[in-house]
Amino acid sequence: MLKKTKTLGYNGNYLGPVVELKKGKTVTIRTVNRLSEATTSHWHGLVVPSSVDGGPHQVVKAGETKVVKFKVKQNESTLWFHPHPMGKTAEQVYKGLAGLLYVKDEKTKETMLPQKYGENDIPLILQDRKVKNRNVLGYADVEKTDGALGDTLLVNGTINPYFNVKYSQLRVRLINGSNARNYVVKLSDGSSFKKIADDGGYISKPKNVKKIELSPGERIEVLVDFSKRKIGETVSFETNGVRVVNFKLKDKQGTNLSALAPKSGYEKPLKTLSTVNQKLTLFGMGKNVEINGKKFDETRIDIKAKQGETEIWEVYNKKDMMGGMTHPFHIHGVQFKVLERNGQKLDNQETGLKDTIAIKPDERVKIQMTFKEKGVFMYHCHILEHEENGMMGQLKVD
Ligand SMILES: [Cu+2]
Repeated sequence: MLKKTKTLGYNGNYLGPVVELKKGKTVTIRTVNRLSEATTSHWHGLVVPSSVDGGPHQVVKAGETKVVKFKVKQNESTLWFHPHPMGKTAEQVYKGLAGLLYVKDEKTKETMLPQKYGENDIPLILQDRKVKNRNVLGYADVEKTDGALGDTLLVNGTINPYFNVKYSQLRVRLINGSNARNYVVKLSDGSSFKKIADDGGYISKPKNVKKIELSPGERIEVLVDFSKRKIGETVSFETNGVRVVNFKLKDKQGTNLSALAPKSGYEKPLKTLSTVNQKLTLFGMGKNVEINGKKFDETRIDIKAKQGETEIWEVYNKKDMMGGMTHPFHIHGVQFKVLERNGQKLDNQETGLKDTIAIKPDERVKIQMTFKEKGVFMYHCHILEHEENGMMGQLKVD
């Protein structure tokens, strides 16, 4: 017998609407909190002043309404929003509070990239949830030493979905909205697809890949080419043998755009600096997680920076005797370029802007960013339970 379960959502039962933001426009968003507890609305990836960023300091109490207003200044990208209140982030996200933000720019229409929402441009929000033994969304009794892990993959809130493909090129925006799980996503027949965007927007040299990796909080946009497939064929995206979505090819509208690439709308290659301004060490598992040997303290500013300045941060994931684990490192209010992984330089044109980066045990990454907005911003591990266990610090931009 079917059993109903309690979920949380924005303007609905589970997850939220896709909110389209236009570059250059000023946006007003009102959060009406009808929960029985405090929440916040954090705009993950949005470059805005911290006063409207929706971090742990911008609490919306139960029954209250909060309005934020900001100007959208960044390029086309797939961002998302979720709660960020102290101690309740993980549970609220787990129960369904998350939604997507698409930044659109009128000037980048010439990209020719598919952009008919739900037709040739679809989001896939990946979230694992424990649904067996009728434990649907019961957060309290889910195993969560290193973050809540489920036994079933939900995609856009549903199990085992399919999509009827009607165009020769399908743009897919993949979002890891899970509390803790990492995904490696491949096509079921092993064929390649084109990566066109990272967290913060287009990459200038789209790349054919056979798999993509997504840690919690990360987004990647890809193009899947159906032009050489036969109508009636099916192919799936899979992760670790589990089907993410089954594509059923019904029609092949549109020309063969396999050579298409974004012509603009990406950040120009940066003049790379060499001085490392900050060194951060991520360490620990379970409850014993820390950054630079410290747990989060809301009364302490850990790092100071100046508005308009460009800095390089070196972030190291120090392994422990158990070997350690991957930590997805996220910074609020800024987008960065990844310069190096373990001393290996990355191709500036094959990587886009990012706001979250998976750092494996013993890995050292160098990232470069320019602080465009003022205020106190969080940086933290995006395993939501690690963040709540104190794997978070505060950056103050003056
Ligand atoms: Cu972590």
